[in-house]
Amino acid sequence: MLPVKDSPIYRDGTMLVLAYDHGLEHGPSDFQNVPGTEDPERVFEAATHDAVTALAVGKGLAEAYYPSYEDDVTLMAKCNGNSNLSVGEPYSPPTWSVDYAAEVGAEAVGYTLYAGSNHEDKMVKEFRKVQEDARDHDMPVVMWAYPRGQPIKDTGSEEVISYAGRIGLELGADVVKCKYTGTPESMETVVRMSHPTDVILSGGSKTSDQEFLESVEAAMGVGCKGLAVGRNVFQREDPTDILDKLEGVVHEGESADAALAD
Ligand code: FBP
Repeated sequence: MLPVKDSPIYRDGTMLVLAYDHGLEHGPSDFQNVPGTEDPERVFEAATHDAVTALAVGKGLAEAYYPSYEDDVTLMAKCNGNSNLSVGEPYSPPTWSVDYAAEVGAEAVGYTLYAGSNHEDKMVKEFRKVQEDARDHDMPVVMWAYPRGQPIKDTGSEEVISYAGRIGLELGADVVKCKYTGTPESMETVVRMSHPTDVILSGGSKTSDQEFLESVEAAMGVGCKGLAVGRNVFQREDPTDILDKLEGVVHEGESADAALAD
């Protein structure tokens, strides 16, 4: 494993990744509720907030916008992705190489692995190359550890999510991004099973400030190192306000209630 804590995706040991690959993963429906959210520039601007330690985007957005933000934003190249127009077992093909991502200016790699899919073997092989190429560039690798596919009955269970986190460790991910299991006790199991790979929380669909920040606080309380979040930031009218609050809970050890009262 890399000494990842020294990398720019961390701020004193914690991280907040702003993810904006939803145009590929989910399509325009993610942008419909708040006009303007389809504009990548709005999210690149949000990523200049001090709380944000990296912005995870795909190749097209990185090529188009990163040159204007390279002084203010740390780029995490989301190196695979798939649309939800296709049917069948989950599979996320590589969309750009680590070498090219480094050329564009990326300092970290993000990669989805659907453990449990019928295509798991192919994705594991593709991840091997990504992980080894990232080592050549000293880039930390964050695995979107998403157990998904026909054999998996409960994608949110402690057993399934801790298995996904463990797969990240076994395959050489420096960080695994996992969904919240629903309770601090079960999330602690995910952290323990994945150690020494760090666990960060996956944002999920938009909820209230209170509910969202409480889940972040609970995850941080059992050893998660932060979160990778998209919709709970960019689907808000004021991304800066929620980022101010996340700065407190993720980086400064504040409670959700204290952050909400600020
Ligand atoms: P959210 O915080 O909006 O869930 O974004 C995080 C993320 O991993 C994105 O990178 C990705 O587009 C999306 O979630 C995948 O969501 P889903 O769980 O629906 O596949």
